[in-house]
Amino acid sequence: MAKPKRTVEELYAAARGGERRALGRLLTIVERGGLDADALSELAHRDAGNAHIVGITGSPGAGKSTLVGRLVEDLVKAGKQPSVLAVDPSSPLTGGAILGDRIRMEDGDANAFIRSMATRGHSGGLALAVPLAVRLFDACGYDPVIIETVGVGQVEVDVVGAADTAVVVMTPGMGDAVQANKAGLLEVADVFVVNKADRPGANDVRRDLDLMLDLSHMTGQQDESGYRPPIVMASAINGDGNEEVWSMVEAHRQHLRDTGEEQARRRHRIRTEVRSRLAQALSEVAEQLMDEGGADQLRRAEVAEISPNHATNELLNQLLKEDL
Ligand SMILES: Nc1nc2c(ncn2[C@@H]2O[C@H](COP(=O)(O)OP(=O)(O)OP(=O)(O)O)[C@@H](O)[C@H]2O)c(=O)[nH]1
Ligand SMILES: [Mg+2]
Repeated sequence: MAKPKRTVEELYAAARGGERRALGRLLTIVERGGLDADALSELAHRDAGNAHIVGITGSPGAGKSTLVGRLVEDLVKAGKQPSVLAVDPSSPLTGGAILGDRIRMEDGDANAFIRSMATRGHSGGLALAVPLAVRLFDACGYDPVIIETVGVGQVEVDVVGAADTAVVVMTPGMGDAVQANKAGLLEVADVFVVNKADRPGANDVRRDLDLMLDLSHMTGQQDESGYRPPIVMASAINGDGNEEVWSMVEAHRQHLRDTGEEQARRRHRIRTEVRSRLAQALSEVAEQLMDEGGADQLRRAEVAEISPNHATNELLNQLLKEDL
């Protein structure tokens, strides 16, 4: 007879007790979203501690996974229990690379947990899944929690910007510094890494970055506390620079603590998560309203009997009269 499926509570207890398979199952629930994910959110909220959340982003192929792999090895050696959430494995390249890392490390070390996360089909998308996955890792005793994202779009900026410490990885010869500036990454970066420093042009990237940081300093875009993101030269593939990267990440956390900024970041993170949840809930309400109660207004707008604006206002009024 097949074993009965374990409940979310049972899986959660097992994951907290160190069962990796249970944690893997819970992360799948996180990806899917829905009621089970909500129940899990409540449980993890109760137990989440104070793990250091580190976001790592940068253009595809910059060497993020290689660097993260090095950092994880170092952290495990130092007696820590790191976890990694690799977001956006939709590109086959990334998925493969991450999966490779994951197998290597999961086999190799019981003290690290690496997981790539797909959120296709999850209506709330990354905005809901990432914070929950982070909280779950934290509740299971993983610290730090490293989030690797690919690319320099708005989603990445949001994900990485919500971390305690945001690391931006660049490489020589791709106009990376300019790209990052355009994408708004300069404002969210707490530590810069110029990776592939074994290649020509690494110093040019460093110089470009330095100039841009000077400029943002002059235009007052930078942190009032006077924090200036350090630029670390690294060659992750050779294991050069990873120690310095981590010491800068730690130094940044210390800076957050010294200035009280750590609490401010946490508040910002919660606010962002609540906003995403609200937006998600409201958009579901909107769909429901158009399908059911508001079908009439919608039809009248469709045949141009009333304007879309008018239909919207009527629907809103109708909604506000109902008990939410
Ligand atoms: N020369 C050189 N190559 C590197 C270095 N670090 C990584 N690479 C290579 O760059 C390629 C991409 O590395 P990844 O670590 O997969 O890069 P990534 O940023 O995680 O890539 P995506 O997740 O696909 O965006 C691999 O072939 C690595 O071996 C480095 O320091 N020097
Ligand atoms: Mg990668």
